[in-house]
Amino acid sequence: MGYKKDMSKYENLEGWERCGFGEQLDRWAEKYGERIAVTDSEDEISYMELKQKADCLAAAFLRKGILKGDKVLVQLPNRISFVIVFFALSKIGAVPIMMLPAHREAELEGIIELAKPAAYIVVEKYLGFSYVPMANAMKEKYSCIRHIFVDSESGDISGMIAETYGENGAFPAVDGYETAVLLLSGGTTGVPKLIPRTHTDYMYNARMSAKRCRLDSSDVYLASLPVAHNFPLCCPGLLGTLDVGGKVVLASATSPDDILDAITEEGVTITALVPAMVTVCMEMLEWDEDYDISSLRILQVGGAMLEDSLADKIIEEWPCKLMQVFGTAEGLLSFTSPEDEGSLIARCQGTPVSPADEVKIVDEEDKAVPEGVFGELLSRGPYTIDGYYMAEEANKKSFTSDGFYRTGDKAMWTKDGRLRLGGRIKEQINRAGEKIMPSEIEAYLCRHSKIKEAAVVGVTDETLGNRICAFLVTDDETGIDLQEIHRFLREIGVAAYKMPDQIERVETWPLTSVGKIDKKALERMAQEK
Ligand code: OOB
Repeated sequence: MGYKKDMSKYENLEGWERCGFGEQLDRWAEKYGERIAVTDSEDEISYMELKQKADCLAAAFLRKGILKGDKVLVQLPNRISFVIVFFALSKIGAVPIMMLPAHREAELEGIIELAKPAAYIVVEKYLGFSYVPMANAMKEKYSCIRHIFVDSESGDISGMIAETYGENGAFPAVDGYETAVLLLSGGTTGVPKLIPRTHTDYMYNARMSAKRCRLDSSDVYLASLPVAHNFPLCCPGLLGTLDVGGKVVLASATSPDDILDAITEEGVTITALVPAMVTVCMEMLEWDEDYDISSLRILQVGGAMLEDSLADKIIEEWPCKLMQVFGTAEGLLSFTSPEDEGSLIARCQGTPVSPADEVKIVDEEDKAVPEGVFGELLSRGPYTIDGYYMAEEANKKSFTSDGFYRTGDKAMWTKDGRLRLGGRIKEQINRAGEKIMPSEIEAYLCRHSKIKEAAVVGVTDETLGNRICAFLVTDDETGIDLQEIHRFLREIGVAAYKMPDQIERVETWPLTSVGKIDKKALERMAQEK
């Protein structure tokens, strides 16, 4: 066992509260009552209704035998039922595992083997994909999954929400220091990593983010990224907005017209985008003059490097404040402030959101580097985890002996005391904000009969940030093209966002001085093609 975080150290922090999300919802319902809490493309729900429906569903889960501490795979798109399910599970102390709608068998299997979920909640169909056969196949293969719950108009979830039954009060007690949710870590090396966030630290994460955004009950937050992501879920996202009594708008897909329509129609005041989405939204705005984004107060941009030129363009062309967001699902968040000068906002990722965040920037020997010099960003603090879920080996690498999380990101302190990110040290591809580990894709590719060896690199791409390029050593006789690779990866159940954008064949590998595959050389080769 490594370092263990001492939660009592944080008990005097403003916004720190030893309380579960279920209880938080009850308080919000009391405080904000009939105000609209959440809307999606079909419906809206008030704070009071949200509480009532979460109570009904929580009671139904209990009756079906979902127990406190059970892990539950949740794979739902942005819709009101996601929110009800999240709070219903919180109320009984069951722990949702935040799968993305894009995930398929390959991702699910690793997570099921690690976390042994007792149930799996899926949407019936989303963006043309039917989830029920996949869920059934998982249940067949893994005996830990006792229940599949389907969310559709006629599916179990809506039925369970509607079931009225006398007293809903008898829920197990939930301590705020227990795990509330398991987030997916960006990029895995074979064995996936899950991030356990407690009710208390996660609520604190939402509150500190909301405070930095000056969020209040008049705000309308648009979740355009999948809400299973930490950014739209909690930074301040869905949870931070509900805490202040604002309204959350759930966009059902991440296309620029969905986003711009929602902003126009709902009077959205704040939303969160990754840089790649900003670019497409800007192009769309140039094309179509019917959109009205004048209600926007803050545009949060994060998840990947924001190029200086794009930052300047946002500041120049958008009628709102740009807020640069550096975030990690493991914890640490660093945002610029609405009051910062534009020139400052354009060139840094601000300061950590909590006064209790401890941040270090270190060289290869873990010694602090001076201001203005890049090093690795390490962090420890009230809402940063002290270890991944059941991952002793990974934890030894990802955390220092005194509990600092190694982000794997290059950063420096600027002369104004702000953080500026400068790329990655870790071997991770950041494709439009989604994190992908090359080794995971390499392992999938090597399962193809025609592929002998594979090396995957992230190549700088103007729109995506990184695109995925796979270098392959194949049988000489048989050609293999991108289409076939995609077909193969789809067949073995790999999420679409992990599909290579480019493939290159090689006969031999460029090697480093120590005889490893020289990935930098591969990146250069891919860039030149
Ligand atoms: C967010 O969380 P994750 O866990 O998907 O990814 C974290 C990684 C960071 O370690 C860094 O490599 C990259 O994403 N990243 C950025 C960045 N924000 C995140 N790299 C450069 N500039 C930025 N502004 O991506 C996430 C979590 C909460 C809020 C926002 C993003």
